[in-house]
Amino acid sequence: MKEALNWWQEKVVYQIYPRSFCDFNGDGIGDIKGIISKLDYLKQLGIGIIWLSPMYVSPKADNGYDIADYYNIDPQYGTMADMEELIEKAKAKGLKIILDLVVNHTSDEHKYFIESMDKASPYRDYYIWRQGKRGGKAPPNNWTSFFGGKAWSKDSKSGEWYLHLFSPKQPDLNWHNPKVVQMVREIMRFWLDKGIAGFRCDVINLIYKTSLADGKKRLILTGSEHYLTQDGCHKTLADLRQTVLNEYDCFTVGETVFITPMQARKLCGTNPKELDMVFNFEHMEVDQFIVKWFKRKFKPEKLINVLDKWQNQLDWNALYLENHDQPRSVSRFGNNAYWDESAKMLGTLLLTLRGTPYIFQGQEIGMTNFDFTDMSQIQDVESHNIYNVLKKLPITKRKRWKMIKRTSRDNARTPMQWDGGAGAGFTAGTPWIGINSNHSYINVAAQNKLSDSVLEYYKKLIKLRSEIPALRHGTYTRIAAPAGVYCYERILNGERYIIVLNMTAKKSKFNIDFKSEIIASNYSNKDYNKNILLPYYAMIIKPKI
Ligand code: TEU
Ligand code: CA
Repeated sequence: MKEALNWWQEKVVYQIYPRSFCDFNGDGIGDIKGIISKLDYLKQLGIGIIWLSPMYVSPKADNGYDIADYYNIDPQYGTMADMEELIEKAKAKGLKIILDLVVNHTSDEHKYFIESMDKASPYRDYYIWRQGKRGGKAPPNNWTSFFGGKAWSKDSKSGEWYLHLFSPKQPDLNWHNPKVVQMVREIMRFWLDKGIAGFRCDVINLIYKTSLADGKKRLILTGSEHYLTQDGCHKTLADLRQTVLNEYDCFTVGETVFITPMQARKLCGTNPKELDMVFNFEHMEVDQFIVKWFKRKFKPEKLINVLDKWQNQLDWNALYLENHDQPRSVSRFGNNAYWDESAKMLGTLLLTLRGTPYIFQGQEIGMTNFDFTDMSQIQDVESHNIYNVLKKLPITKRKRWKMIKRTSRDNARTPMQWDGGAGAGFTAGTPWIGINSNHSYINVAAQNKLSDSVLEYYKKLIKLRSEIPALRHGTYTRIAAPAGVYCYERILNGERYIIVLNMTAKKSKFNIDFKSEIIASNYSNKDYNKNILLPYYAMIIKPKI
């Protein structure tokens, strides 16, 4: 049977967080020339699509998720000529590139926002400016921001307030204004015409604020019922599809927070077409209590149930265990004592579920959470804001640090560990953020030399996935297994593969009572006992009929 899949369903995506990937000129900050120098590495890894986190001109209050100029590259990362060279060289190697489209908000240093501060400006209505309550002293409503605190800031000049769901340096755009929609259409065309293959759309399900009424009081995100996944958002996405995206061979993946499977199906549906895939966050919430700063013990069974639910609910998932906002998966769902086994087990999971897998830089070598010891080493705006919010609660300084340490987005943002040298092969200068001291042994150079390294295992799995259609678009069915063991089969045209993942440090009894061939595993064949799964055992089996 002919495969009828789109190219973005056949390939593996690799997310680059440019600031921390590879620094070519030695100023301590990753850059475009650095990325170009690693294209061969990515090609050898076997991925087919690169997602670049933002490199547009930005004051970087949120490391580039605050864009001041969508049409130019920030000098810290290079020039437009560098970017064009990157697109061209990647293309020559058969690698597609998607960019981050951050259009829920701009930077407060974007020229339109600066203009909009003048009440009489035609740009006033590009943003969400309102009179405050109580004679202008209090914000227009009770909404709270994703980064903690109020979602409004007051500008003394006009005496009015502007909305920002993130930091005050990230004012929200007004998507009720057709000129804003037109502005975004033009930005998309500009980059698609340069040869990029699509967009990862930042917090795209927040863009449309249906009303600015007070929200029901909540522990987090008071007001969210007025802007999460609204009808206006669906309509806008369908519009962008019809007026821009349909003309290009491209795909979009939406970063969609707090969505239900039903909403996800609509966002990824075809009538009308909106996005191609969405990142949902439910599996990122399994080890937290209401908010991410309140951690609870990780229970594999919960993760398994959530993953299984989304596999069943959506035809095609955007699969991920890490990104630049999340702690490292091996530190979170794996185990330090079984670092190698658990990193490979998680890799097996990522690369054998149904959907498009996204690898975050460093995940393929099993990079771990940072080893920082205090707040002064943290750069992330979110961590600092939350740390300050926590100060108002009756918790000790030690506890406060512990909460930040486990959850900080900087866990994912320490430099890529290329080798064991002083700058980890990331930089010849002083890195903008601390390098994990475990780079002495967790690094690409070391793992390239070992045939059984985490890196080589990822390469092997990516290759298997590309060679075996059933692993890409076969059906998914969960198979009953003991607690903490995730087992499922993928079937296509009578070809059947079974994936067995022990997600715990305990040996588990699990009888696989058929003749079978192990086609990949994180243990060697001699460790295989068909009744006992060793800690974090992972295998892909092809039953013999
Ligand atoms: O993230 C949106 C988001 O809701 C979360 O990931 C958030 O950053 C936090 O982890 C919630 O606790 C996107 C980007 O991925 C993130 O880097 C940006 O800071 C944010 O949007 C604003 O653009
Ligand atoms: Ca640099």
